Amino acid sequence: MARKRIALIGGGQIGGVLAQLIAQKELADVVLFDIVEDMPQGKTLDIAEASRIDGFDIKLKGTNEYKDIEGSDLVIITAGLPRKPGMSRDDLLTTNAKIMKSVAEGVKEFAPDSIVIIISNPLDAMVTLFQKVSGIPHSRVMGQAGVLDSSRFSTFISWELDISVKDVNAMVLGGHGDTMVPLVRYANVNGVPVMELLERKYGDAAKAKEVMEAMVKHTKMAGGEVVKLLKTGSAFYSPAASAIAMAKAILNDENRVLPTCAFLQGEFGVDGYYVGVPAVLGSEGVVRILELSLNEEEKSSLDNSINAVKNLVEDMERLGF
Ligand code: TXD
Repeated sequence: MARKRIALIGGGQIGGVLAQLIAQKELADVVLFDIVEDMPQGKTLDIAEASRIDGFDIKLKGTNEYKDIEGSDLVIITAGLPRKPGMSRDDLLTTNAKIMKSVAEGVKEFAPDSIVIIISNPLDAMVTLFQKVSGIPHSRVMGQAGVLDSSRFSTFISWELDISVKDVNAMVLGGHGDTMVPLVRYANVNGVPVMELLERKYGDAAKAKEVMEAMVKHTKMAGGEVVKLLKTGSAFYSPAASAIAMAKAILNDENRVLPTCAFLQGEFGVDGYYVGVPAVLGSEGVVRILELSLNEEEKSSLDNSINAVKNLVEDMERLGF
């Protein structure tokens, strides 16, 4: 069996960590593309020179030419500017849409049979634009946000309950923005509802609710919190780790259920938009959407988030993309 190949478009903070993680896990050979001359070549050389120490044996190539991504099984896109303190993800729309359009043209020409994971912000709009320009089928074009937002939510729950994060399962749906929807009712520790554990801890339902609301707020603001602390750039370790989980599920045909920015065709009452939902990921990309029942409050939060995504996509179209 030929070795798998992953092309990384964008060799900045997230792209660099992605290349290192793929190498260390021997997930696939790596092609790292960036428009900055020499930088992707330098990063891949540096990573390759750690191979004897870390004991991995994969090929790494840095490039400024799209033709080198030919034959890639998977493409992960991080090209685009990150946020500066005080900026919302949506503030990146015009700059990153221009970049995404050029990336989509490059991938369309040289890796049209690949599966594509987009990370660049504003996520839901960038995935929509990439699919439209590349023409790659919807099931093979998706975005990463939900794995990260869910991991953030799970991390805060584990800290609050003083329980290993490995036993926490929590999911965040909706768009990757301030309207995202952490699903409180489904959050659990090995099947036990988190709300029940909070009520036991505090012996008071109102206090438990208040603590949960604070964790939900923290999850929504978590990206901005990192931006504020870093001062230059945004989170990069955790977004890279999140995309690796998706890449692994796809390359190893795992059928894992991961919150994914996927194209909906009637699921959750949405038709024709990319939104964050639980999706089964395997060798075909998004194999299917896993629908689940939502109560009135959850449904209205998700609708609110979907409207924000629709508005963003309309803004982008108005700008001529
Ligand atoms: O979970 C998520 N989806 C995210 C998304 C979490 C955190 C950050 N997220 C977004 O990812 C962030 O808002 C940015 O839009 C992207 C990439 O973030 P990163 O931190 O890696 O940004 P860098 O370090 O600035 O890297 C971007 C690279 C940089 O090296 C540029 O030279 C390159 O993109 N770039 C391009 N590459 C290819 N083609 C073009 N046209 C291009 N323009 C810039």
